[in-house]
Amino acid sequence: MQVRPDGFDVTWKWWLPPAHSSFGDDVDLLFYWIFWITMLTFVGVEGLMLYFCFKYRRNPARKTIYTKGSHSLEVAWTVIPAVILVALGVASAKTWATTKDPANPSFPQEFQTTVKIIAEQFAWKVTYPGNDKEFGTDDDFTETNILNVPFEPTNADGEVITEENVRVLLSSKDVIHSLFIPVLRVKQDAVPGFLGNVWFDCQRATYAGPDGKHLTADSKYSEDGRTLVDWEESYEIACAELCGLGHSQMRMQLKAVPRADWEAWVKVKSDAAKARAAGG
Ligand SMILES: [Cu+2]
Repeated sequence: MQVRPDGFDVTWKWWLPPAHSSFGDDVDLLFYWIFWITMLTFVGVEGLMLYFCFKYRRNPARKTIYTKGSHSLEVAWTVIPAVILVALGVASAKTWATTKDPANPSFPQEFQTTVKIIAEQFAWKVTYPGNDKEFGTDDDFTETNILNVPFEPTNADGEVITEENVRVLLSSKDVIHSLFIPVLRVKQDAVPGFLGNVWFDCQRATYAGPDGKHLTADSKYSEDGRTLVDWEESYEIACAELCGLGHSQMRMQLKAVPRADWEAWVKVKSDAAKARAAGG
């Protein structure tokens, strides 16, 4: 077991890194169900095939027979996968609604933070609405490959103390890209000409250093607001859609920090953008 100084267990669960979003564990459970069902099917089908290859290998003494196949067998191998698929669909409906369906009550009604991400070959342009929280104004600012968000504090029982739902308005300038944030279990295509809607909450702050202490707003944000960017740790965001030669370099850093720190960073960036706009 590997535990961070803030008490968060960061042990990989067999295949997947620790999940930081509120819906992460649900996504993982579905992943494991689907994985084991397909794994057993794969081993069963391939095993049978190998067995038959061996059993019915060429034998000059055996006479070829004519067979029309088995009707009941065909019904069985059609109905069983169909039932499994429907069952998986039913099992995933709730998680799907929570993560993707704005009309569903379990989809967040309120977003404390909204950012706009435009994917392009081969970078992510992240626009923050700035101090006034409105897009299209002078204090908006755009960062390349940097996604900073406030994290959502929880108590010892994992209950949310203050909601920090982040909405991402997602689109692409050129080809189809895919925003993939493994620690949050978020993956969504960025499609040109279409403004997608993704949301997440990050329930753990980025681990900021060996002592596990977070930088404070007043000590670090006076000059150019780069401090958040300089945090030692970050979570990787990848492009998960092969989008051209630079696809593998299309990476972004996610930092989840306390709201006060985040607001201080936004203020520095936003004030600078506004000053630039006023100066011509
Ligand atoms: Cu891409």
